[in-house]
Amino acid sequence: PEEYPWDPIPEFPEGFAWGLGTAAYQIEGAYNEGGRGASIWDTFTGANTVGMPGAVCKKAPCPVNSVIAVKGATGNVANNHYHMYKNDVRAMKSMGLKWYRFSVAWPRIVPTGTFADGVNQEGVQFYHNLIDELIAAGVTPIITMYHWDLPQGLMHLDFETPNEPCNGGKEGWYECTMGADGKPKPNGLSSNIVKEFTNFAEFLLKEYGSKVKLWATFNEAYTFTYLASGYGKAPSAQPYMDMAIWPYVAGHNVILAHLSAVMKFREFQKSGVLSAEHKIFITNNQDWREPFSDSKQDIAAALYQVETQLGWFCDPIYGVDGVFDYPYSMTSTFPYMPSFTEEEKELLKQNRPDFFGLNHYGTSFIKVVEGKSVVVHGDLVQGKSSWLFRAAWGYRKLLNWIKNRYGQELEIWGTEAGWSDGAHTSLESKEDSGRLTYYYTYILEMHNAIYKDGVNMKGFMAWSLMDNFEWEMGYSERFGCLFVDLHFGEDPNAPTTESPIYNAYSGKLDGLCTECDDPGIKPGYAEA
Ligand code: GBH
Repeated sequence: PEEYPWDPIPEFPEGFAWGLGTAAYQIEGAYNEGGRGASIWDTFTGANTVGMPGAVCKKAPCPVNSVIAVKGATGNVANNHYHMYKNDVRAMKSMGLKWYRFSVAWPRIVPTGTFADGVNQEGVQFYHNLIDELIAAGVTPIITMYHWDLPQGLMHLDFETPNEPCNGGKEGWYECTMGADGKPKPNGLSSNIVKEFTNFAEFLLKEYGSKVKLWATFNEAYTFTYLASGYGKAPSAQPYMDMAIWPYVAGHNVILAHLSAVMKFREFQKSGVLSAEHKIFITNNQDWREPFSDSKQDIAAALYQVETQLGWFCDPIYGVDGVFDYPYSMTSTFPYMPSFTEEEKELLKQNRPDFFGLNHYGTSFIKVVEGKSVVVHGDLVQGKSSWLFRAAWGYRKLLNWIKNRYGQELEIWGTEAGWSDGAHTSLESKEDSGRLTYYYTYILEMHNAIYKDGVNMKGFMAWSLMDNFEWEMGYSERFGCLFVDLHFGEDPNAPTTESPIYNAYSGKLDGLCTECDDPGIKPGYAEA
């Protein structure tokens, strides 16, 4: 049922992991503190990074790549988690949280992005403190190595030569060499970006591996390659790039960087640095695409969308019928699709991750109109986000799609799912009415997928622990299971563009957190 009264949630398999997630840039703040280097999101949001390691320019005013929807919003302060992590962990404890998925800010660990330039001990220590605090609170950490905040030092911005990042050197995920055929070729496993990511991954595993067993290489390869390349919604080498070329160059580098990190992981398991209990995976994302009608055209178009998004990254990584390569629908028709060498395909096969990490939010319908695939939403209920439509049955269908394509034995971990609201004035965000309906219905369909369809699902991390910096939407969309007062007594109708003053304790947590009165950490503190 979509509305109250609700029946109790049926029992889930023993040991099923229930948790919440966040990402570094969305919550940490302290962007220029503790030796952190500049990230591409600092540049994109227009933060002043002058003097920071890896900064894009040394002299203000710096070029701003920001086409951000909510102008002026940054992660400079965000939830101030860097300073407030103890409070945040207390909040987790007080709600009985058992699992927590967070990401490590690469530029906090490697400020310039280039490992040989040195590691920032203060940043390294921060994550030790956080992990220790979590473990002491009975919360099991899951680390995502990369949730979009690339060190700016690894990606030169180029506004002068549109669509030509292929010029050697530091081009972030766009690194390539121009082929004689005029097509850019990613530089393979030995490319600079793959090596730097591997150095970073290796460092994390050695440093935190004794405390953290679950590791994800990347969050949503599709989002930060495809959506970042052409729409100006996220940082890339240039604001707008040729969508027929660059997403696929970036995607290829990401898959090889993932592969290389998994190879390191397996090597560490063999040599005893890590154990067999350590698990590695990658999180990819897909919303369900339902054919609008039962016409063959609509069915084909809907399947095509799923295959060219989720399949793009998951076919090479998990394999389909023993073949570890891009979907045929892409290699046969995409003009700039890079290809894997035979050796790379073999390595992908030998280094299959332990789990399938899935971020899934909503559903829409696909309809073919005059030969074009069009997205429509029927009467599905919409969240605050333009793209988010609630349909729990879509989650079940997607879980089945994954099971059928990559095999029933592969464990699926839901690494994100969530519902946005944006009401600053109404109680909606605090009372979580839409969010409760969302999670209730999605959890029931997940239960159906497990018990009726035999989907091998082992965990579910809701997004997010608390309202936070929602990327190009700034603070205008709230995904938090914890309400954060973004206004702190100021005009509640004012548009939220500034970094918020963090006050998670003004919402539902009131009264729950009895131990948060350490000197300097006051509930509802005002001086962020
Ligand atoms: C997740 O991505 C992210 O991992 C997380 O950091 C984020 O906070 C959360 O979603 C909520 O957004 O405007 O039509 O181009 C979810 C997948 C992919 C959904 C990009 C929004 C933009 C669609 N996201 N997409 S559109």
